Amino acid sequence: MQLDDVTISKVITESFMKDFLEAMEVDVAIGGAGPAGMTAAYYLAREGVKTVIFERQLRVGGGMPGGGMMFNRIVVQEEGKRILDEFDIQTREYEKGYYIADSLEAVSTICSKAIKAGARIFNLISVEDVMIREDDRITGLVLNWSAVSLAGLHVDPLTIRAKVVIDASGHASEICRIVVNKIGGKLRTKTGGVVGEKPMWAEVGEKEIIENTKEVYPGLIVAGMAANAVFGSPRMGAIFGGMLLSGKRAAEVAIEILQQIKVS
Ligand code: 48F
Repeated sequence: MQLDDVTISKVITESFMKDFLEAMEVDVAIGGAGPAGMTAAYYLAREGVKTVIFERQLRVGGGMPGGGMMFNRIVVQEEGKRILDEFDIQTREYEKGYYIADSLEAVSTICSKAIKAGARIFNLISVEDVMIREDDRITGLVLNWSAVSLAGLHVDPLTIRAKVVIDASGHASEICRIVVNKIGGKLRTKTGGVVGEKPMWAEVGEKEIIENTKEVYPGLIVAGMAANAVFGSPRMGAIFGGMLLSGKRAAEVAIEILQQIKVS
């Protein structure tokens, strides 16, 4: 068989456009393909929930591939290990209750499992705004190519509709900040705004992240490090159990909201 260069170009363009059009009306749209966002996507897609992630960077994984200070290892505790076991990611017990895993195996496996479960991940696309309707409920995301903002080009964005949005954008908690800054929206935090993360304290940060993973504004759930940043809990460095557990919790909360929407 002779390879035709134009056929290669056609199939890439056609296949991408088909999937992008499909992604324009979803149950759950997630901003950020870090460990929390991809874990949430896996647990949602596994339940048949139509899920899409938009990731600003060329690669997925957020802070996970870099491990701790570029030592590409991650640590998880017992509860986090259970999720890694579910993903079939290898771990080794270092000391009682401390498990170590290869950060690249972890990222690539979670990404693969999320996609194979049916979630769609679009890299190189940034969430630059939210879409609102009555009562300022979040009803979708406003997207642009990351290259547009990197080049400082004046190009208008496109929009997708989602029944639920998850902010899994990490420390910057970008979607929650958009809600506060552009809608003047009152988040369900003690200040009504993004409280801001506290300095490193793994023990507390890992516990509070589960409680912080919730609907923070109508139609908007916050997950992962963004949840601790929004609610003013500590950061926790290269222990990643909390990110995985938060992703799983975000999926559960999203499913509860989707069920409420269905009956109302
Ligand atoms: O930062 P990130 O890994 O967030 P996470 O899933 O996990 C946090 C840990 O990596 C680490 C930690 C562990 O204890 O504290 O920091 O909560 O992944 C967030 C992803 O979101 C993307 C960003 O490029 C990264 O890959 N992102 C951020 N803002 C946007 C975005 C945006 N506006 N649009 C699209 N993607």
